[in-house]
Amino acid sequence: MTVTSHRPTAGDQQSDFDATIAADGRIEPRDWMPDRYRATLIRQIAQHAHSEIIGMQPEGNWLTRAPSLERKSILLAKVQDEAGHGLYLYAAAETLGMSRDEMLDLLHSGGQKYSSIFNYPTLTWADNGAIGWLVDGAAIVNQVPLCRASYGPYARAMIRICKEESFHQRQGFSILLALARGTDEQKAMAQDAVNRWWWPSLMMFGPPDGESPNSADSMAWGIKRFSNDELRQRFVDMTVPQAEILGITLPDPELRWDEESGHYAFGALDWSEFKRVLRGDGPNNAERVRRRKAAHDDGAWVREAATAYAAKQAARMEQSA
Ligand code: BYC
Repeated sequence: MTVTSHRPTAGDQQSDFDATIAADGRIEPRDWMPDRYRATLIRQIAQHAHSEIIGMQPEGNWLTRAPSLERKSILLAKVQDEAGHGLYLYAAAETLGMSRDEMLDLLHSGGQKYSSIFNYPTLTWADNGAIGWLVDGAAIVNQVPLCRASYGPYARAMIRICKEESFHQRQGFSILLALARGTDEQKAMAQDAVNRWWWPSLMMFGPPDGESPNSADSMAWGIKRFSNDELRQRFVDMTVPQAEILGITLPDPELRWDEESGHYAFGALDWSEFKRVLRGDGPNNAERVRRRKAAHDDGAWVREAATAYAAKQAARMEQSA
């Protein structure tokens, strides 16, 4: 009997990958994948992970000033969840071959981005409500389709993250509802927060489809399932009725129900502001990165201790083997 060994050629690998994507299957870490698919995933997942941990800062800033013990413990749990989301996502990105240290260095040096939204300040308690309701609300709309992303570790991380985000969105709504039913001053505080967070929340979905260089590949590869503009529209449609329940006005004079399209029509976004924030010139970019680096440096001893402990455990295991 003759056995012929068949080593997969580059063409075989590409066609296996294409067939998996076409069948809506999952690509796993050990599977072959095109370099650009890998690079796109590292960029998006690292950016997503960085957003989770930088996103702890605006709300973390309010932990000591939450208005009751109950609000404080809820906010603490939420901020802690964001750290957990960062960990799942860094772990997912590491399966693609970039170490967590490398990703953090790139975050600190500006070589990788984090979401534009976290460069805005939290000026009052109501901002925590607006973040939960609008920012986490936008995150859910964006992330639910990512639970079906073609890269297995990313899709699986998103399932748990989405469950927690829906609690986050409700806690934000609950903060705003309490304020909206409160004194005139509290109502004004809630309205002011929504006025400031509305447009930046719409920008979270990324540039308009015509100016989104990564969308075509990401959609073809099954990483993104809907375009930036489609998800932005879905978010507006979902949020307007919730604003009505809150009795809060969304700060857009052009916002109206459009019978013909069956969607809410809304005004133009200020994309020059988005570009400015991405360039590093948003209200809080410098502070966010400075605090992140300081936390990283302050935590060096923990990483050193954990590494030394792991080495000791490994040596012990080797000895006893
Ligand atoms: N901010 O070609 P495009 C959370 C960049 S955290 C900054 O459309 P893509 C939470 C984009 O990276 C949840 N940069 O890109 C945490 C690209 O960069 P390059 C955060 C942005 O990837 C704590 C360029 O612009 N969610 O919920 O196809 C507390 C061109 O864009 C932004 C995620 O990270 C932005 N907003 O689509 C509370 C979701 N938008 O190529 C809450 C995961 C675009 O120039 N990410 N850019 O380096 C995604 O779904 C996609 O990456 C995006 C962009 C839809 C954001």
